[in-house]
Amino acid sequence: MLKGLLFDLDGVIADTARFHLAAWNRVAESLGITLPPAANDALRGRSRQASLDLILNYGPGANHFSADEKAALAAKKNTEYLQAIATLTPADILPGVPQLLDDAQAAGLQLAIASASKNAPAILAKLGIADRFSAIVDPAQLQHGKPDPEIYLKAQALLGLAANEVVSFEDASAGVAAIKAAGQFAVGIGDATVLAAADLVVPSTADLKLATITAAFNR
Ligand code: B16
Ligand code: MG
Repeated sequence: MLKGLLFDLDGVIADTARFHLAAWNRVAESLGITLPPAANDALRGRSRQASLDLILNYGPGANHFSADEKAALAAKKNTEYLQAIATLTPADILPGVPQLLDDAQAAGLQLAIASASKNAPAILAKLGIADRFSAIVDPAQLQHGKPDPEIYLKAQALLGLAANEVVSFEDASAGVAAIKAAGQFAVGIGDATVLAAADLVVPSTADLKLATITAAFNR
């Protein structure tokens, strides 16, 4: 029986993925690295450190940079990202999400956030929906990033639920892989080819309807 919904944040609750990508592009350009189109999905859901390594590997390689240099590059990216998210308001919640949250709460479902972003609590506060979630996983407490299942297993545990009692939402292939490795039902939001491992794929958050999701989950 469905008892809870676990949400990725960037690209699912708000379109902050474009801010991450823009900030990483600035860092890459400063190093003379051009990111290929495939970086768009590859960077989604990855921790800040894993994202930086991925970018450096599109150039001279992550091994060519010292720990201090990498820390400075990650800090530079986060400064740019924080400037971008400072402009967020409740109007930036993606279409379909407010209704889904309302319907889920009316149905008595528990809600949690499983975001790799250390900025997630600040973003939820700016969107005015922090109090909708009874659990927010702290990525700083995790050993492994997506596509490892740890973050989704942690979110389900914080709600006191089992894998077969939750539906999880992701915009990234690494995130869908994490959900499936956790043994949960995955809803992918975006390109069906990129998110082929999901149990249900919708093109956009506007297509997220609790009745449709519940029917697919119960099938
Ligand atoms: P931060 P999600 C992820 O959030 C983003 O998709 C990814 O691009 C970012 O690098 C990661 O959070 C870490 O974010 O630098 O703010 O800690 O998609 O898992 O909600
Ligand atoms: Mg995401």
